Amino acid sequence: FTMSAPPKPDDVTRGLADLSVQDANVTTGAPIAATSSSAPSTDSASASSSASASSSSPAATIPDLANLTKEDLFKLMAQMGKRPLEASAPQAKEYKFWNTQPVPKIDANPTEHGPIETKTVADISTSPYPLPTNFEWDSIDMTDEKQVQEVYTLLYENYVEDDDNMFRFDYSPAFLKWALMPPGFRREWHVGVRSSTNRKLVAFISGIPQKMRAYKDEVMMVEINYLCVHKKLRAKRLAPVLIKEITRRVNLRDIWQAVYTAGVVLPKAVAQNRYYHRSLNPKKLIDIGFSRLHRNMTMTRTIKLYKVADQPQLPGFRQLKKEDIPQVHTLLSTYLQKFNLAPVFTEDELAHWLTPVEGVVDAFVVQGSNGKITDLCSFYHLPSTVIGNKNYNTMRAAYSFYNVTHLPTEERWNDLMGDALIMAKKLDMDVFNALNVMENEKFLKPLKFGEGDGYLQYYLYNWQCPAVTPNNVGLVLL
Ligand code: MYA
Repeated sequence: FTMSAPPKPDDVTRGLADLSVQDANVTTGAPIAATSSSAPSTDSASASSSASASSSSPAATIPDLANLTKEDLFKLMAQMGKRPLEASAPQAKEYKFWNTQPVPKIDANPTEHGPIETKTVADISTSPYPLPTNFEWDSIDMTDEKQVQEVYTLLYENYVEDDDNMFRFDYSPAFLKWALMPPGFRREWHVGVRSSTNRKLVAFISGIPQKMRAYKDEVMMVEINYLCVHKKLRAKRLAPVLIKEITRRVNLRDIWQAVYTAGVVLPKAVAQNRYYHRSLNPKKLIDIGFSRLHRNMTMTRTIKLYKVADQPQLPGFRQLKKEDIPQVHTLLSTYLQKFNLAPVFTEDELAHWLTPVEGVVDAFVVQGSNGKITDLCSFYHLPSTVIGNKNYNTMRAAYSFYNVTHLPTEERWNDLMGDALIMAKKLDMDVFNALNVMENEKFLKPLKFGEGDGYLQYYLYNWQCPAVTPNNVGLVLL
């Protein structure tokens, strides 16, 4: 899922030397560069992409400024982790694949609501898209620990990194099972590509069913996530094949719309949100380069600034139990009606997403003395690998999920989410991350969240509607 600061050109040659291209043989058209990720976004008040990238660029590679050509300048900007404006302006990109898909053009501003194209199941091929020789499709069985482990390893080694390649998402096997097997999941939508020679899993994409509401329209959709191509097979146009194949499999079930998030800019986001980060273990975050000691601040003062209480403070605050689900379902469903883009959960789905699973998801409610549940907060556990740090391998992160309060004052939001921070700290999280979705702006500043350098684009497939502002997004994807 997610995005980041200005995408920078991928090193398209990375790894190609080791690649058995004859095996892959997938090259069509010009390789595309930008695959900047979304997720692990860094604390922008901290190690900024350009700062760290440029400081690591050897001075000898910087050309004489007086004689700079446009190419030199672009090369230099690429070394600094910056895209030239010309290349980053969305209009300048060709989108050879995306321009063939039922999505709004990059410069469109839809005003209508509805599907972009209409087909029927009879129009859809019942045979899979062809893969290059020596690769084959395989639907992954997420109830089989061995196959879960294979997806885990593919993502652990190849999934989303921040722009400076300092952090990479490390979705746990238990998390992946939870994320991919909600009510109504289908194995055929857990799409893998294996190398025929050694059976190794080299690419993946997934879909799960979810009814969504965009403005007034409720539409059955799939949420697409965990698109991943092995680093050695990048820029060979395998991603479009994965996307077309999962589209075919979803269409065969008479579903024609999808929602997904990404860090990269594609045609055409319906919303653009931003990540915020709340330090819980500032010393470690500084040691691993996620944050930076602010000017005029000592480490001691920084630690004090981010200290939280040992125990939650709101009377009636406790872990969510199974028996709470009917009340919480009403509370959250009513709340989500306020937003222009939101999931429509059944009670079963909500029970799946909010019942606490150790090391995966936590949820808490506030219950009044009359038994009525008035508030909900929740977060999921998504650590990132710290790449190449000698002291730490992992950054432990909690991500804000669905939160509701009956008293929509700033004070109440701060009390509720302040308790969420306390619970995250008790679980030894280093950082608490949140998007500026829903009413999150109400607590981000007061609770000392810092603005990240990561953006998250929200996309709809085969559905057009007017753009949604960040605080009108009522959806969090994993
Ligand atoms: S977002 C997370 C994506 N994963 C990562 O970032 C992990 C690390 N990166 C990789 O594994 C690869 O770089 C990926 C691209 C696999 C991302 N979403 O094969 P290529 C376009 C959509 O030569 P590679 C998530 O999981 C790119 O613009 N398209 O490139 C949600 C170009 O097209 P165009 C993307 O680098 C996914 C083409 O692919 C993305 O080897 C939602 C190049 O292909 C991206 N994140 O592989 C998927 N990145 O020429 C859409 C690049 O047009 C679902 N591209 O510019 C659509 C709905 C489907 C279901 C519909 C049902 C109705």
